[in-house]
Amino acid sequence: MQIKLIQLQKHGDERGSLVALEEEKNIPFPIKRVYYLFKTQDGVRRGLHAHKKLKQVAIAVRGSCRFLLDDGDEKIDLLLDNPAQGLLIESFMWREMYDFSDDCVLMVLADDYYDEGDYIRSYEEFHALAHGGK
Ligand code: T46
Repeated sequence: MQIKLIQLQKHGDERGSLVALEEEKNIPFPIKRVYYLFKTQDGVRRGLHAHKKLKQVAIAVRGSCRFLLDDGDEKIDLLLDNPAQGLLIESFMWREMYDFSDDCVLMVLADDYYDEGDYIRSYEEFHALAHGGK
């Protein structure tokens, strides 16, 4: 499985740093929705689902958290701790987020509006679909 980490250009000077996110440029899709997770409590595991169609880019704009990505065959676990790095999460990928630092703000850009019908929340269902054709 190939995971794409997008290196976002950091514009820095003596005042600090700035990162710009542009649809179809450094973000490889039209951005229809942005949301962010913060004040995640100790020991919490979030995600635990896949999406049928949705594509997203996740950026730890502050602090850090771990991501587990699973395509049904292979699992990859990685740390997101860099506000100039975006994790591309393709559709049909099981994801779990955990080990959030107290200060973590995880921002997510999505290529579509919120739709509960796009979620696969059962790992068994995801695994069966992954192995039986999508
Ligand atoms: C994902 C990971 C990385 C909304 O009303 N609108 C929204 O845009 C979103 C994302 C969520 N919600 C509601 C639905 C739930 O009642 O907010 C509540 C928490 O959502 P959820 O339990 O799905 O949150 P996570 O952290 O488990 O997953 C989220 C995204 O839902 C998901 O698409 O890939 O972050």
